[in-house]
Amino acid sequence: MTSSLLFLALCLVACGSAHAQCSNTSPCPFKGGDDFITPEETSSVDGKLDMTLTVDVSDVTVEWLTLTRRTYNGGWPSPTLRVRAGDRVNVLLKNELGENQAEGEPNTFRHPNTTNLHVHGLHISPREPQDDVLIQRKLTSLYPIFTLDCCYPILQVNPGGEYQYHYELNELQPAGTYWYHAHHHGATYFQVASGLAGLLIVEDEENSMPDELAAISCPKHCDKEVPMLLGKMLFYGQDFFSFPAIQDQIGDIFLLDDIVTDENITLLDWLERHDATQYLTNGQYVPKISMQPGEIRRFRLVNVGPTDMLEIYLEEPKRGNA
Ligand SMILES: [Cu+2]
Repeated sequence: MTSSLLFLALCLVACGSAHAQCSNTSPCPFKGGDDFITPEETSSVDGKLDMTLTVDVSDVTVEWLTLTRRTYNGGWPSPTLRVRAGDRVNVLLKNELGENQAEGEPNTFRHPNTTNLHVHGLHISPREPQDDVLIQRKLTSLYPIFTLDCCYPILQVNPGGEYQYHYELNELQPAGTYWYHAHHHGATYFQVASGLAGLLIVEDEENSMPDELAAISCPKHCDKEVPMLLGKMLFYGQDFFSFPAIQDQIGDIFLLDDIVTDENITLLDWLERHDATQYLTNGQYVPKISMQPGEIRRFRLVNVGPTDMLEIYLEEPKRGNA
């Protein structure tokens, strides 16, 4: 388990971004400082939320680097779902990926194009059509009580298929900042690292919040909320679990080894030689948020790793000219 530091830049002045000269064939270090992007949001209305998550490959761009990844609804960041206790949440999961290239046992890398949906934080049934990812147990005689491969999802959405999830949130469901992600065993790490993860926010009831919190929260002050999906989507070192290493094992074809840079090496080689491994925020590298002195906002952070823990700290504000 690696420990990573997240540095969150809060600038009070414009931080210019000059990446125009860099491209997939002319790579350069990432600079950061682009304006922060808030993920698209879908909120429940009158106790109900209906939405579609379409899984497909799409191009995503970080500053100058364009990658082909498996994404929800056409790119990074994935949409944020906003619900409340007692809601009925209907998510149609459509799988528009191509046929699988790699077969294998449940907990080996396999099935890059098979998917399903799992949620964190919701107190809902583990049975279809809700969150059934861990319901079926495969027990061995050696370890009849618990085994590392004891649980695997019975619900999988194959290429070209779709599944209608119906989540029934309990009336006592605690408010919180949660998340959803793909969870087909063998493809979970690869797909989450690819970008198949998003924020799932259970909003506080208005009358349950102190005034100070209500003043920086939805439903009346959504502009004060700052949702952040943090993940190591750029993992291009030489590590065994780097993204291209997993691509190799799982049979993914979007390897970046057919793009030649002006250093006369492939883009994949360039990324690995420069250890282009970065944590991203909503698919951005160290984005910039501008706040006025004394302003208060509500930051909602979720780490979608997929295997890293974050140590997050706030820097002392700069005084004087900043
Ligand atoms: Cu999970």
